[in-house]
Amino acid sequence: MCDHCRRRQLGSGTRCVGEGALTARDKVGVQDLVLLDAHKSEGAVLDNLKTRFSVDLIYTYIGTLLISVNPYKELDIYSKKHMDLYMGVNFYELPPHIYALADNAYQTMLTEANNHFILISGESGAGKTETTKKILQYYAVSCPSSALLDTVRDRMLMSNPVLEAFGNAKTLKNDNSSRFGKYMDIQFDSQGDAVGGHILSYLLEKSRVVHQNHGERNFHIFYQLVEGADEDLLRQLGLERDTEYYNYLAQGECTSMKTINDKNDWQTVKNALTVIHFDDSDIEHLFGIIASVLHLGNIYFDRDFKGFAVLNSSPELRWVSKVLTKALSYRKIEAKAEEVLCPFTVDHAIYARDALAKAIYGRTFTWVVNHINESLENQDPARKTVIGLLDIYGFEVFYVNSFEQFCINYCNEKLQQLFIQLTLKAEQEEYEAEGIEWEPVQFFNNKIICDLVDEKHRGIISVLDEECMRPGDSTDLTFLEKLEEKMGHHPHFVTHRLANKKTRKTLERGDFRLLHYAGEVTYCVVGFIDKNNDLLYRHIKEVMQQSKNSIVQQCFLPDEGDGRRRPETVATQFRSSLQELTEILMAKEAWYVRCLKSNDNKNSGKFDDALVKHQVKYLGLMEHLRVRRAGFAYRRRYEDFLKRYKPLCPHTWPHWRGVPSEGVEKLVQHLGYQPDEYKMGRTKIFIRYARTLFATEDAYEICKHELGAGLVAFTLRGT
Ligand code: AD9
Ligand code: MG
Repeated sequence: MCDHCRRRQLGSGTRCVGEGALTARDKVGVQDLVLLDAHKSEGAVLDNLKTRFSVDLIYTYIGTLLISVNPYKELDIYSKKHMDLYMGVNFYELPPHIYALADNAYQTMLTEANNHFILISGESGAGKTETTKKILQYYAVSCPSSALLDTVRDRMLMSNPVLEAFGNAKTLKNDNSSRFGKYMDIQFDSQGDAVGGHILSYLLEKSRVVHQNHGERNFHIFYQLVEGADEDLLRQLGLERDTEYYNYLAQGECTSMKTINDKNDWQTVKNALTVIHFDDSDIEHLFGIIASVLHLGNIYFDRDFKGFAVLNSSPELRWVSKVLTKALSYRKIEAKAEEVLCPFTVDHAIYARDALAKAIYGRTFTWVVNHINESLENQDPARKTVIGLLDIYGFEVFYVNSFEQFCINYCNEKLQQLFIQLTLKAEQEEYEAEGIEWEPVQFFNNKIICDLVDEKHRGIISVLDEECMRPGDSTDLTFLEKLEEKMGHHPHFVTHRLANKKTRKTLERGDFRLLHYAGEVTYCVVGFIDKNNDLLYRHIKEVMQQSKNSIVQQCFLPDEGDGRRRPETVATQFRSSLQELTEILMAKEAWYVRCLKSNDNKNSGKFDDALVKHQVKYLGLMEHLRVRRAGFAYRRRYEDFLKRYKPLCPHTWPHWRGVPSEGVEKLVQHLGYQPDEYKMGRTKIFIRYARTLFATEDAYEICKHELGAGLVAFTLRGT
């Protein structure tokens, strides 16, 4: 028996974490921060993470929460051998790993027949997308499979390179930055086979199609096509093999880079598209769209003698239909019963061109996601349970931050709120409700910032929408003035005009600054109104509806409203979709991975103390640790506890006829629970240490064996 966890001694490959931690603590730190003696000290927590990081141990637990520190180098810990090692093994028996968390979620889903999700969070470049991929690979390799299911499994895996090609891009923070939010349900049947999947995507950063900041790129797929396509395809699409040639690709002045091999990635994506069941015609039309966006970007406009836009006769014009050419130089206006063509100015024409490029790309992205979903759909009506993986764009702060960063950071704010609600708040409220003696742990609740942004009629999004409703009169600056009027005294909001002397120096006149949970971000209001409206001229939509490209046809359907009713604004749609996401997640059991960025320069092996400290702070890890340490790892309703473990005690076996809590008391006394190991609540027993439950569970397994079959399968974890 292991002294530390009271489990029977395990095989050579499976050592108790507590034991390992006690003997080799100095070298590798503790594997669960709950075991840290100086758990209250932020310094000790950081030291522990750093010590482990220095020997390539990037994972550490706080209870069942997994911390992952980005190593920025390939580690040999994701092989099939490692997957096999973690399969079906209890959380604390092996060193922390993403596979342990994935496996525990899976095992719990199977035994409890309920739905789960894994919330993967952290700032841009911290490792969320990599983590998501590792989990998906783990399920793909470890879950039982058959020939039919192999197809589903392959499609699930292959959806990744496709979505990354269309939805990821190089930013200053991350060479493969997710520019959309992704929530993926993996559906399992009652045998635990992965039988299907479904992806929800959130707000793609469309503006990147037409504009990239210095040092950044457009979405990967554009470069992959230009670099990777064979000569025939390039000729068919009328493309040059020169990324620099394309206006939409070259603005950031970093079309190619060492860490990205567009040519190889192109092959992967092409192969993946076939696996996901895109047929030849789909693929042809898809690349046709990507090429036409590039052509669009190279169309220039000259000014005629009246000052109106005329298309410059660039070679690209050949690739853009005549109808579209007209649509980009004239606007159709309805006057009484007539339609009048009104010429564009050059600025308007450029605006229309870019709006079209964004719309085509954005809608094609949605089409791709829908197509993947069709290929992952499971037709079997039998009940399924799911594990959802949430991988969104991380919190980001650039030199100039715009509407896109506002949406991304708001999304992160909402997820932090969800984390707080599900862990710090719910946990403490449960102790209170159950009458468990408890010293409350103080934490920063970011609800105040969420409300500042999204409160109906009062938040920033509502103010922005109101301004968007007054076309003609409203500008980005009137929006800023309205914000100052309404938010003027909010502790998390400041502008140049509202700031004190010292802060004012750090703000421009067109800026507003939000004090987010993860730090201050200064947003430049330029473009907010326009991006929130995201309007596309109706006559351009009509032209697109006549396109011969079948994907474009599906993306621009004729019944898309009559153009008279205002569509919902971008921010409002985003707010609603995040609300829906929250509801989806709240109905499931949560697992958390907190990804930390080890340094800002993508250096392998460098641990920037100040940077990690900041993340530990704002992610609420110290508070989580405190709650976890002072709290109880497991809890179980008296009835359920008794139902499972009653064979372990002569007083409760085979029947306990009294009050369940008294039966449980008798049972745990018989098992020798010490007073500090558990507390009796109003409806549940709370068990402080995992080891206590493990010991009970081991005793149960032996007893079950001895009693033979006939016992009902119960659950291992508390709810
Ligand atoms: V963003 O919010 O989408 O901008 P992520 O998704 O958090 O961001 P990502 O997973 O893309 O970050 O990781 C960034 C880079 O860090 C990867 O491209 C890898 O080079 C590196 N990384 C992250 N996790 C690991 C890992 N477990 N092992 C090795 C890693 N490298
Ligand atoms: Mg990502």
